[in-house]
Amino acid sequence: MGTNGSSTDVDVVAVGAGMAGLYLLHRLRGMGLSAVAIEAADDVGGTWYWNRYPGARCDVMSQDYSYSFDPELDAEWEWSEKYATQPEILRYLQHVADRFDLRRDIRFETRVDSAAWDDDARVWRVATSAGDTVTCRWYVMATGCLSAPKDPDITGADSFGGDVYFTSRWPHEGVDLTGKRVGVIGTGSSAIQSIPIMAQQAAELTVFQRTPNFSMPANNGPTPDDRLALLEELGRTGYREEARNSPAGVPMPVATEMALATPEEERERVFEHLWHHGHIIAFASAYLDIALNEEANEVVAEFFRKKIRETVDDPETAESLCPTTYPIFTKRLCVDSGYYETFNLPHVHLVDLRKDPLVGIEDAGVRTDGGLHEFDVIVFATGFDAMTGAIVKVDVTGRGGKELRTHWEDGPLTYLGIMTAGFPNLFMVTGPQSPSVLSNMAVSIEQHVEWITETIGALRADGLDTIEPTQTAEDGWVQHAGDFAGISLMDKANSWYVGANVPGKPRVVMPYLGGVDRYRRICDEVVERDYLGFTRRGPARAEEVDGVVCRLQPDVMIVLEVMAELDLPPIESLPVEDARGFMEASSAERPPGPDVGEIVDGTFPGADGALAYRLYRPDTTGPHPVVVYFHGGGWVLGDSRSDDPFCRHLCVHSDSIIVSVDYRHAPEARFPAAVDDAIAAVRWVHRNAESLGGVPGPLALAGWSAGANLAAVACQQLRGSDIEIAGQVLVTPVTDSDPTRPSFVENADGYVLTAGLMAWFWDHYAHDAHRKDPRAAPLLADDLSGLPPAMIVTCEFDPLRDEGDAYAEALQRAGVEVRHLPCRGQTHTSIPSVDVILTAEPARLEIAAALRSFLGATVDA
Ligand code: NA7
Repeated sequence: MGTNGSSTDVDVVAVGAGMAGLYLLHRLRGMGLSAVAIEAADDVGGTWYWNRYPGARCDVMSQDYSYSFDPELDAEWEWSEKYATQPEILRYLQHVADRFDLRRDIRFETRVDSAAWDDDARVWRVATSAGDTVTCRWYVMATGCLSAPKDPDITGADSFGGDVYFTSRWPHEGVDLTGKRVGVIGTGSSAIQSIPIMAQQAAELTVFQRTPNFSMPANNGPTPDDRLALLEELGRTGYREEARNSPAGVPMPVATEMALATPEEERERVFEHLWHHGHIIAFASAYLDIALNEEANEVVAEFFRKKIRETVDDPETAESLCPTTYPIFTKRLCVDSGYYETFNLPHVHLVDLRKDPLVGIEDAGVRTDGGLHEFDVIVFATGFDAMTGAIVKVDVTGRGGKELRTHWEDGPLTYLGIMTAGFPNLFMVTGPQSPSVLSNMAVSIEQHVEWITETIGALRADGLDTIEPTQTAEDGWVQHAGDFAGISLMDKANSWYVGANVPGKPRVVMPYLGGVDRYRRICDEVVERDYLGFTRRGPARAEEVDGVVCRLQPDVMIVLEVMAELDLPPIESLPVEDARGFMEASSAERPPGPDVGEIVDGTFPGADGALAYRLYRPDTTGPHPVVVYFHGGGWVLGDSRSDDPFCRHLCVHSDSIIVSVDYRHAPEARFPAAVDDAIAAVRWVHRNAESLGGVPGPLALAGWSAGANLAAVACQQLRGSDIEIAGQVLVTPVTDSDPTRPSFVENADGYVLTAGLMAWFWDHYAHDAHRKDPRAAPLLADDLSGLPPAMIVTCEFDPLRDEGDAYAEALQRAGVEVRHLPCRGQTHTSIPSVDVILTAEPARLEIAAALRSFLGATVDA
């Protein structure tokens, strides 16, 4: 080992000797690599070394929050309680360090000051607080997510004359608060755990609360019977495997029910059970919708508030302790032991800083608008510069002098939360944009350490020595992590998850919300695809597989996964009647869409007999402009009601009457029956607009899929007639019958509408000879000029994408006003999937806005 001013060469430098650093050292040694961990503390333990405040415990059960890599270690360590205390976890980590003889590779009481990539030598030069430099090929930040305490950003924070303590740096010898007047600033997890214990000693305890947190009783004690039974049932190995493949890194039944669809009594029963169980992950995963839907979330939040009101005697204090300004689960849900009860003690006081703002700290205590609160001791429980703080604290310089701090100045940019572009061979364990703090850290740490060490091993085996993400891969991952954050409620709280607790920090949802199980599959897929998104280099060659690993929108991804699990027969393998029955049955399962003012079912004269229509009227004062809507279903399936949720949505948001019309279906009535009926429908609605309660005059046409094909064809066929069409909305239209387009090849299978199904539709609908008829393939019309303004929506993962794009371009070339809306990461069925594919909502709203603008509607929906 080097001494002051000297230089040491090792294969790997790890920063930190907490849970991640220890396992890393063990793995690296097993691979025959030399490694050194550099640790600021004088012992191992990381978070569990520093956070020694009274009452510090893990909020993940001990049975889960421990290493799984060594079955012997796993079997020999007995946890004394459901939630182990900090001393017990620290003892465990010390035991691991001793058991695997890891201390000899750790340099304690040393900090890493800077790390710089030397591109010529292909090594990192790591400068430490001891004044020496360690040179390494691989540099791993095992720095922890909550290890850089946040500065107390309070005026006069250092001017207090009494004793000052930070929960995150609690003295090892403990603090005797007996008889003291104590002020605690903060009500996060650290405060919530320590306040009940500090209150036992203090003469007076005053808690300064800026934002109340949601907390539930830990009900600590022995590991609960149901968890032990599961362990027994699965065996230790099976249990650990289940944890690795679970959403939060803890074996847990996956929710299948919606809170909003569950009767209130049943829901309360479930909540009561979970409340007494004292398991935050179980609560957060009780129902599918509680972390995503604000209304469902509010039901849970109110349950918590009810509990607070029941527990705290003074109603005003209870109200102050009730969080009301953000959804539950968007700040870390806490587990406590008697937190709310503590406020019933006569010597414990709550200062609600929202009502009595903090002015600053003075020699004698804490001043708020209401006056000076005098103390002997102030405890700062003010939290951490989470997730990125410890990483950017080190001066990290990558390829070409690129500074990590600058690279991340608008928020962390990573690939998989493990690496960042421009910084070869720099790995992060549980970095931002990985599941990290939203998972059982023990599981996520093991997964990252294994991925990193296996990657180093694979590179060496291939004669390569550097790896770094491509810019495309990093951009794609940042986008994907952001997409997941976008469908969650996470951004609705000023939490440390989004960096909002640190003044000036960019506001970005930092943890990956896709879950441990999916995330693990993605990391594995990257490797299977020859390190997709990475450039790997060696002395003699470079290999790069550029690309983006997750391109689907997250909710689309989830729906496709569920469908794949159902292993349904392909529709094209079914007889037509069965396929129709299947479609009807699936339609019955979906969310209903928004309420409209009125729904009227009726009939109209089709080209060859009466056909049904369904009219949706807005709940606003009419008369309303009118839209004729053609449903999807490949001219074979569906009917005027089958796009019901989408029609409701269009009606509400465009403030128009939507008349969804039937047309004859193939194979009973083949081309051009559907076209003739579509034209008849437009003519009839046009004639009867007023009696339907609509504005007479120009109509808009809209349709999805084959329905969009009919809308486009009707616009062409009625061009120059007495019927004025104000605009056409074509959602993922069929415009051609060319199955060789790239989108057909790329998206042939796996994205709901398959190339095979489309062929089945065409086979039923039109003979080969008819398929080039512009009434079947509107793209092939000789002249597209003079057509109504169009909005054309295409989806990235749709076989029909390219023909939709081609129609948009062709219309534009012909001088038609076109708004083309390509939808990233969506499939053919995304747009009509109201309340299922949430990421398609912006597109749906744009469609509605287009209808309003076509029809000149002035009412803002
Ligand atoms: P947290 O959860 O970040 O809590 C910090 C608390 O301190 C929180 O209530 C903050 O209020 C409060 N705070 C921070 N700065 C101020 C200022 N300037 N004025 C008043 N109040 C302030 O940190 P913890 O250590 O409790 O927990 C961290 C994680 O460790 C925890 O989630 C577990 O995962 C383990 P705010 O909410 O920002 O208004």
